Order: sequence, then structure tokens, then C-alpha cells
Amino acid sequence: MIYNILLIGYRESGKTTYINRLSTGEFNPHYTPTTSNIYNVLDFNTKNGIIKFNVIETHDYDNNITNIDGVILMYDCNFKVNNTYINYYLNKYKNLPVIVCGNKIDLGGEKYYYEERLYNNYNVIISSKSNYHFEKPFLYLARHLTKDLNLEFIAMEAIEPPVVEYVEE
Ligand SMILES: Nc1nc2c(ncn2[C@@H]2O[C@H](COP(=O)(O)OP(=O)(O)O)[C@@H](O)[C@H]2O)c(=O)[nH]1
Ligand SMILES: [Mg+2]
Repeated sequence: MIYNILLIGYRESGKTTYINRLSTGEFNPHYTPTTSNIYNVLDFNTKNGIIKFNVIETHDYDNNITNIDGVILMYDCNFKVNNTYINYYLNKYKNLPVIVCGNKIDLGGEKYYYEERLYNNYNVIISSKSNYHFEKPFLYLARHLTKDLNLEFIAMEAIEPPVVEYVEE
């Protein structure tokens, strides 16, 4: 099963970094503005098999991207969020699972951390730098899209190194 996920939110909130971290493990400390939509496929393993997400990152506030199954709405939790901005997307995608995701908690974020409560159970605080709760947005979407609220991700099985036999000569 493959689900189309829209990744949208504030500029520099860390959307590109987040997806790169999940797909390659890399953390890039430099900011490169994203100008066009970016597509990435991410796989998550569950006991029921692999779930694939086709993630579309966009900066286009009024985008008309269709066939979306779920939304990650990202902000930097070290800055106050603009509720009009958040509510615009919550309303636009009200028929879909939307996870509001405050990134960069490793920088402190104490001041605006309370925003977590504003959006109840569909807000999560993460850090792409420290990996804090960084699988949670996709877990939330996976649970709602498969309608299995107890779903858990399991680690991908590492490929075993080949067994080498040493023969004494
Ligand atoms: N400290 C910290 N910096 C981050 C984190 N995630 C992203 N960044 C930085 O934030 C900047 C903007 O990230 P980017 O992914 O390009 O933002 P985008 O515009 O939303 O795609 C970059 O300099 C990243 O290194 C994080 O969790 N913690
Ligand atoms: Mg970007």
C-alpha cells in the first residue's frame, strides 16, 4: 500500500531535513531553500508488512496537489505559530488525517512548547537533529490510514553479513 503525504509548513521549519534524515540518516546543518515540489518515497516496516509513503514537500501555500491521503504540517517550535496559518490547513484538509509537527525541540523550544496542547492529540514535537520522536508523524498517519490505532513500526531487519569460514592450511 502506498499513501501520498503532503509535507507542508513554514519555510526553514526543517521539512527537507526531516525527510533526508528519515531516508538517508543524514542531517544537513545548512539551509538550502526548496523551490519546487520534492518527492520522496519512504518505507516503514510493520508486523503486517511494509507501508510506503510518497512524500510531497511543497512551499506553495495555495497548492492544488490532489490525491493526498494525509498531511504533515510542520513548524519550528522555537517560534510562536500563527494560528491563522495552521487553521487554514486544518480546514483545507479537514477530511484527511493531519499531524501538526513542531520541529527543532533540541534548540530549547520551552517558550512555545505549550502549543502542543493546542492541537490535542494531533500535535507532536520532534527533532530531526536529535531524532527525538522523529517517526511519530508517520506513525500517526499510518495508524489513521490503516485504521489500526495500535499499529507499531518495527525495525527493518539488517542484512546479515556473509558467514566466512576460515580454513586452516
Ligand atoms: N537544530 C535543529 N536544526 C534543524 C532541525 N531540522 C532542521 N534544522 C535546520 O533548519 C534549517 C532549515 O531546514 P530545511 O529542512 O531546509 O527547511 P525547509 O525550508 O522546511 O525545507 C537547516 O539549516 C536545517 O539544518 C532540527 O531538528 N534541529
Ligand atoms: Mg525544503
